[in-house]
Amino acid sequence: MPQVQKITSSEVAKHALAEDCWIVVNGKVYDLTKFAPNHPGGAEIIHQFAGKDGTKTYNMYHSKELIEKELVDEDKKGDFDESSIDSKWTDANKEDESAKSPLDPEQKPPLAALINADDFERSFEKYGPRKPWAYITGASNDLLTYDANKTCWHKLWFRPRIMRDVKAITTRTKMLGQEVTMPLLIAPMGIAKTAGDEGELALGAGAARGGIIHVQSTAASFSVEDILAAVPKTHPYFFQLYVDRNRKKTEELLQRLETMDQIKAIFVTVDLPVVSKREADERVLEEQKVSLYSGDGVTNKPDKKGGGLARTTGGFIEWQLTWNDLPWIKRFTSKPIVIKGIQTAADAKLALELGCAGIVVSNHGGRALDNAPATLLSLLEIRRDCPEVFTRMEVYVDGGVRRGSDILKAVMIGAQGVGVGRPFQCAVAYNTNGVEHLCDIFQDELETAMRLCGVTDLNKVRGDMQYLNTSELDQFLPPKPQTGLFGFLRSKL
Ligand code: 173
Repeated sequence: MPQVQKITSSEVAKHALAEDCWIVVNGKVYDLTKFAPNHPGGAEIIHQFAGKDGTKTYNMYHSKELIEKELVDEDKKGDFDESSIDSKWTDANKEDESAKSPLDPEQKPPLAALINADDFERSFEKYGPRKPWAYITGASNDLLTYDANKTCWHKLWFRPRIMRDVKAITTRTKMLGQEVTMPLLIAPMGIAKTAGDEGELALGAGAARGGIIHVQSTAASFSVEDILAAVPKTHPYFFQLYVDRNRKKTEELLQRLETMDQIKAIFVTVDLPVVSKREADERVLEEQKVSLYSGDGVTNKPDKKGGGLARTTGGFIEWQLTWNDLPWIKRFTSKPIVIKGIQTAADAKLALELGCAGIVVSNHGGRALDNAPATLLSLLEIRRDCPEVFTRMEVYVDGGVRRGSDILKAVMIGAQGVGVGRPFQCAVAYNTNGVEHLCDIFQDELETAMRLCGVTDLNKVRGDMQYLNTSELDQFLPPKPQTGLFGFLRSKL
């Protein structure tokens, strides 16, 4: 029998390109150049082993025989010459230890290791400073509303439609006239510098890269001017307003904002006339003396009630604000006004009657009144009791939104968009790249959920509840308001 020439390691190593890709698998040499583009697991994994030994990875996924069956004879080059293995080959085939070793639990994980919104909060919990963590992620009292916000999204189920062409889809939409890549707002949050040096600058720049809008807070760590400068002049912002007990200050602030074309709307927060009890924040005593808020004229001093950051900095918030003040606000701004903190259908109706451009159904992320209804329930209540609200103004919702699929659910109920807070604040620990990465995650999850639901254009399913099953939640909605004579008489009480 003629001696069959074995193929040496140096010969295999010569074919280390995607266009010329030889690989050793279980002692045989194969030319996978033509096969790689058709590999069901993708070409990339094959190209990684071009000119090398891919046995270990191959055997993790496939039976030994499969490769022999799949390839044509022409691509089976022959036996690998084990005796030709030299140090060069061994070095080239050494496993990448950094890829293999589990994440070091002592180190903040790299951004690429964070794959959903919760990962950002978990990373911040583990590697962020304690006081900011307690402030950012905390909520009121027993966290009942905070928890309910999240769990209600989990109880809302889809009714997917199938066999539709879902190749081309769009998540693009408008918010208060502004074009966005998806209906997601970075919800306003105070003192973002507590999460990372770039604070609101990272939120703004990351939002701009993701094509979404950041609602900057009255209680920001940076001035409005600095935050605007962090993004291209063409990128829109919304501004969250706390009315100050010193109303002159609010008038001046609104007048200042009026000169800033980049700010396209004013979101007036109305659900926190007094700052609530945030126990996790109050329990972190040792760092209380740190002054973290460098915005417009508020200093941070521990108080007798434990020194939760918001409580010590939030004393300026006007607690006498009423619906009658809307004309006063409108005197100082021509921008659309959105009321943030609506929790009942009755108040949604009032906002509509008083000419607001929109509402945010919000309970301040569970950071205001504990035992207030989960925002998804409030949204469903509004949809049931005054559906006209959705067509005559823009309705936003925040609270517990953690998945792209939650954005889709909100839109299907009729929302123009959603707000997400804490995960973005925690993303500031990874600066602008972190915020952008989180935008990408939401974008990807939203697109995937749309495709799996048989939806190709968000604007075409806004308010279309055929895609949703609310039956697990219906039992938690308040009783329908009485109509007719009884309703009339009650309304007079
Ligand atoms: O929820 C908050 O912490 C908040 O809205 C706030 C209020 C005043 C100052 C800082 C933050």
